[in-house]
Amino acid sequence: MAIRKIRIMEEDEILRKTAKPVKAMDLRTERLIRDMKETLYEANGVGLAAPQVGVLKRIFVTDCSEERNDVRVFINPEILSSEGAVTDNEGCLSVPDRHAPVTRPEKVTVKALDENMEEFVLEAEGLLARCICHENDHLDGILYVDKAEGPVEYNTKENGWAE
Ligand code: GNR
Ligand code: NI
Repeated sequence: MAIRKIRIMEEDEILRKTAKPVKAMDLRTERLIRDMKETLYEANGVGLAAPQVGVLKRIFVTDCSEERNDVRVFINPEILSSEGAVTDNEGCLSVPDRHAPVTRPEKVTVKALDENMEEFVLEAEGLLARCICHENDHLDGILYVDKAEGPVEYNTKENGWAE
């Protein structure tokens, strides 16, 4: 396993490109997914999309649990439907040390393939729904700063976003 380098906005144009669907599981993709999980935990993120580690494949991983033991893999995801709207602060590992409010659906229904290339449909709400939308945007070169509804602020002690 290996920790991969997370690409940063304005340093790496790959974050602005559209990722390509995965046609079949192979050793490279298996290794990528293993490394993405490891990188997700190492970075303390709730989600990580393949373009963030420099790979233009339609894959993301999430773990929105407190316990950090509920990793999910989404390959070729499609958001089938969404409901409601919630505005909350969002951050991104590719836009370090900043946050801004973004409106996302309250609930989403997403279809994707798992690591065995088997289709599943998941209904998500709360942070997982937000995370799925944020990661799905990464696959199309979209960053939360594009959708921010207020200033993208630096995390500081004064505003309560840093130690
Ligand atoms: O770690 C992350 N936290 C987060 C918080 C609110 C909404 C979305 C996210 S995703 C982000 C990790 C990341 O950049 N994934 O692409
Ligand atoms: Ni992100």
